Amino acid sequence: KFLPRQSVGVIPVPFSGGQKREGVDHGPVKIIEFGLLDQLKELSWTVHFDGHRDYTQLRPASDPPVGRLLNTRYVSAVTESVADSVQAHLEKGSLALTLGGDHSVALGTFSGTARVYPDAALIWVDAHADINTPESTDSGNIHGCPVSFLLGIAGHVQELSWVKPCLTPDRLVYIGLRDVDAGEKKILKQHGIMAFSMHEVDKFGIAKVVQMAIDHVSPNGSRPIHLSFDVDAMDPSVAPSTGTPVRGGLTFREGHYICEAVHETGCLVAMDLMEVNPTLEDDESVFQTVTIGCSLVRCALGETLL
Ligand code: 4U7
Ligand code: MN
Ligand code: MN
Ligand code: MN
Repeated sequence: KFLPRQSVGVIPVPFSGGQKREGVDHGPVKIIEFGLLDQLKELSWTVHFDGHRDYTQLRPASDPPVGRLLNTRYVSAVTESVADSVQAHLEKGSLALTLGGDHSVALGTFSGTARVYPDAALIWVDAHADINTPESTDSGNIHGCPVSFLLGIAGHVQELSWVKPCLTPDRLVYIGLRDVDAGEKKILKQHGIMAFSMHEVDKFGIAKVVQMAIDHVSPNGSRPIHLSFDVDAMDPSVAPSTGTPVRGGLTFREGHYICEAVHETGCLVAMDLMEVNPTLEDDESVFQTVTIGCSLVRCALGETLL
């Protein structure tokens, strides 16, 4: 509805500075090596691949904590560049697919989407709400904070001042939550943000949950959709290689159903696949996680079972 959508821009972001574990920066290379680009061509997409950039060049010589926030200047520089890449692909009429990297990168991806589609909805699929503020974060890891910055409720952080408020609570919905900090629960309530935790997935079933989520953020297909998919939304038994795994997650089919249903709306303009860390767990776990990452993307981009 919003795009011809025959072409997809693929933006690999090998970045791990939004959290403390090494290796999530190796996610994009592994996903590309696995053959994602050919798989998308097979689905008859024209693929514009940005190539593997070296974001470590943007690492500042000195990056002391800003309050509790860690690597703030580094996160800021990388995500600002990512926003430009997403914007450029969207302006050419392509769908923007970003491969993480840790979830702080979504500061850039959704900001880029909002520049082109100011009314875009955000469907955040994750075990975590990633809505901590600089005040509420315990870890200081910015991958736990991007949503608060996008909503403009993070307060002023000079080092991240390029990030403009570009999301409103009514355009945001979560699916898959099961590890939400006390401070984050307050924020979700305070702003009336719709969230489907694993409890609601159990209660209503995934089809109903996805329908309610989509109807809420994009009633009657009225808004473009940005899907930000943290692979840790999936149960660790099917996607083990990720930095902050939490038991009790989405089954293989539930995760894929979300992507299929979002595709069916015809409103998808951008997708993130984040937090694949191919240096965690054994080879079989890495293979499973990378495989599932690719198949989630394929489903969101139109692969069907029949
Ligand atoms: B991810 C956490 F405290 N909430 O803020 C935090 F539990 O992108 C986890 O969803 C954040 O993987 C997880 O550090 C970020 C923690
Ligand atoms: Mn590394
Ligand atoms: Mn997560
Ligand atoms: Mn996340």
